[in-house]
Amino acid sequence: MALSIGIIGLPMSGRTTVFEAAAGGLKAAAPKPEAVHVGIAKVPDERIDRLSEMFKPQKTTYAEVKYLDLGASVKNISGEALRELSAMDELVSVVRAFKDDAVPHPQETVDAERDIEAMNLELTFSDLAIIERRLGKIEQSMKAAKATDRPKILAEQELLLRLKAELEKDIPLRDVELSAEEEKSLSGYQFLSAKPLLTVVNIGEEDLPSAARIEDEFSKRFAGRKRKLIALCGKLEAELAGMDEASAAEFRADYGLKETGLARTIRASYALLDLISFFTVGPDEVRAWSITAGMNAQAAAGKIHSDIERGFIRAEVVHYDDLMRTGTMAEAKKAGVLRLEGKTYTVKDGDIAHFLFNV
Ligand SMILES: Nc1nc2c(ncn2[C@@H]2O[C@H](COP(=O)(O)OP(=O)(O)OP(=O)(O)O)[C@@H](O)[C@H]2O)c(=O)[nH]1
Ligand SMILES: [Mg+2]
Repeated sequence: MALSIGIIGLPMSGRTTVFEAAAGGLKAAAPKPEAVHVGIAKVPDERIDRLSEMFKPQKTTYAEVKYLDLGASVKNISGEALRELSAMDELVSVVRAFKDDAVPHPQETVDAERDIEAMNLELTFSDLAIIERRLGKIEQSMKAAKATDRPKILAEQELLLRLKAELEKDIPLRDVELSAEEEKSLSGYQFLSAKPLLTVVNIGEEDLPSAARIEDEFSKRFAGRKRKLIALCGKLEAELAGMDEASAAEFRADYGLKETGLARTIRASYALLDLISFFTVGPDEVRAWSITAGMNAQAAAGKIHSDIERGFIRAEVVHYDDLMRTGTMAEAKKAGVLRLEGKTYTVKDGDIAHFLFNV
């Protein structure tokens, strides 16, 4: 399953432009205002490119990220659109910092800090509305509840009241400490303010020389637990993403940009969710897999197929760096860096794994 990211922001903040940049030059099918766009981006990874050169497989498969640009403010969505957004793994909040008199701002002036706060409020309001509705229903169901069901309903009510009090203080749910049990009891809600949030400050081209400083300053205030911030010029990135690689690289060098907007957005998104990549290689396919850091070999095998997880015997593992250093699998084996690992081995970012299993 591809990582899924919902793009939110105020009208005309550059959501669709960032979508086009982040989805790697994908042209929004209908770049009209308020339109919904869905796109899949391949996660760029040089290691996959090198492994593909080495193994010359029939197929090379990058990890994928799915982007959803809802084209509407969070405060204006409900029903299916809200459910769709709530199902995302992470949110990207696009905040306008570029100045352009030709592009109207719903608040008349450009003020990125104000808009970051406004976006946070949209998320907390959305969650508050859900909680209030649910509390109303709980109240109703209490009347008819059997005595044996009451403690569970009361526990949920108490937890929701606690969350409501935090939201009313403008504290997003991602900042509220919850026990594992509480997390579990809330998992059906998919609260928006609980989701990891990447704020993209959409700066103008003229601000590019100070992008790093802008990013640092904003990060001091608006980054933290499950929260990151990057600054990029959406318009330029979308244009570059639509060019052929050679000319884009030239422009990038002129602007002093080391990475594509796509690569930066994805790197930040992976870091937010604590995701790492491992690889499988062979003549059929070279492929990247995304897993949560800390996952053991057996669970990682389950990403490929549940049979491999169930019938897991061992994993043959070599780290990408060791393979590059030794040159071939045979040399890696001779050097002792291709090794056998058991179920409980913690898979590392850059591991190349071959799973032995029995069903
Ligand atoms: N000058 C400048 N214009 C930008 C930049 N990013 C986006 N724009 C322009 O701002 C306008 C709005 O951008 P969109 O990407 O359509 O914004 P949106 O948030 O999707 O807007 P709606 O979906 O219509 O609410 C477009 O005309 C863009 O070309 C930027 O970095 N600099
Ligand atoms: Mg749009």
